[in-house]
Amino acid sequence: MTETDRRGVIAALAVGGVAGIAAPGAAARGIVLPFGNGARSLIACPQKRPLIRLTERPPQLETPLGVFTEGPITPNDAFFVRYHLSDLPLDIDPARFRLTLGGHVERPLSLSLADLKRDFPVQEVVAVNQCSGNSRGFSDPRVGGGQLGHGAMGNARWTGVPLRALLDRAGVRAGARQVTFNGLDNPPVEGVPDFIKALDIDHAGDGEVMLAWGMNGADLPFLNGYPLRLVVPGHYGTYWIKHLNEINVVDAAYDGYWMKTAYRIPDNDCACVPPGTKPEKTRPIGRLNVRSFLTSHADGARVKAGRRELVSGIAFDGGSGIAQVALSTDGGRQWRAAALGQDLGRYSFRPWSLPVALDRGAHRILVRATGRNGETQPMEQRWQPAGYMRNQVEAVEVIAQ
Ligand SMILES: Nc1nc2c(c(=O)[nH]1)N[C@H]1C(S)=C(S)[C@@H](COP(=O)(O)O)O[C@H]1N2
Ligand SMILES: [Mo]
Repeated sequence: MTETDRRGVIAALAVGGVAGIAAPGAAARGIVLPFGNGARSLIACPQKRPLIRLTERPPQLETPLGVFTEGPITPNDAFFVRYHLSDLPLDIDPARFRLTLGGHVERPLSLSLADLKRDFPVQEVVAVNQCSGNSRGFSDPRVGGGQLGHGAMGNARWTGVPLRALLDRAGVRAGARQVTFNGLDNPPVEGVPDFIKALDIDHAGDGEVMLAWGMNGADLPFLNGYPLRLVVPGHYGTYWIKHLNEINVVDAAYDGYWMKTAYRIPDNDCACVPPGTKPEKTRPIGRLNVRSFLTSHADGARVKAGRRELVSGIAFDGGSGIAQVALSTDGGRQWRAAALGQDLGRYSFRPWSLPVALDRGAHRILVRATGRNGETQPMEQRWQPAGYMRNQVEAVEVIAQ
């Protein structure tokens, strides 16, 4: 972001308080997500094209599904936005910004952006950032939390440095258990716990977990964590701390609210419980499960009967990579394999496409991905009280006429 851009963002965010984050005069266009109370407006926020509004204070925006037809990389101005706390750091000065790394280490670090960019190996990864609650609005029975469609996900090329290089420089002391991450955003009132997340020390230092300043060749948009964010390839977005400025190595399992109480899943193989019940035991949410989406046709789209129609979409998983995407137009009895598109790495969206010919009438097209680890999407929902980790086979209705 240039200095002028940065000022522009700050000025725009300041208009009418953060609640006024929608650009003045933003078109009051709307969209209806396919579940009860799914009517949403589209709002234009700084550095963003009009996106689906979930809340404005704090800003929470989802990406319209059609964006995913633009290619396997999600453009920065269409990338979804999720915050928990409304006190956003509107006055970040990139020249004065410091990242500290302390706690259970030999030599605590305090680094400027220039230090980070100059003193450590630069690395890139294409990786999906997906919110744990993506698609929560489809839960049946419904659950509390942001009623999201499928747009709380995006895929970008992230540029930064491996966290391992900083941990090595600081010298992790024996007995280190976890690493905690905090950003510059804060709770709006006392008593609300700051948004701090933790990773196990081995995961944090695996060489893949990154501190990223670049997103698709540009600075991070403010709303996606400018000037620095954590990137945890293959893991849910909750760990991808934005405006990251404080890292601590700790010698015990971190037990702050956002690890101990929130973002936990049933501690069993399916991470699910019978609908309406509560799990006996939970664990922190972790890797993305395998998913696929048909994005070329909106639900209810009309096509010409009897003609080959190219349908396409995306698939991803938690890092094994996509082995196969298959489509069914007969309720799941027969499946035809789609062609896989460009491979941008095992953490990326994988494009797929398949020509289908449809007889006159309405057809439910099912899409199912399988990872290289053999994991595949279930036909039925796996319910859990927080509505996390939906990955059942999705259907899109297409009407041939
Ligand atoms: N500082 C900070 N980082 C954060 C959050 C937050 O509330 N504050 N939310 C997390 C969650 S739950 C998600 S899903 C991702 C979303 O990233 P995005 O807003 O760039 O799409 O940011 C993560 N990082
Ligand atoms: Mo999230």
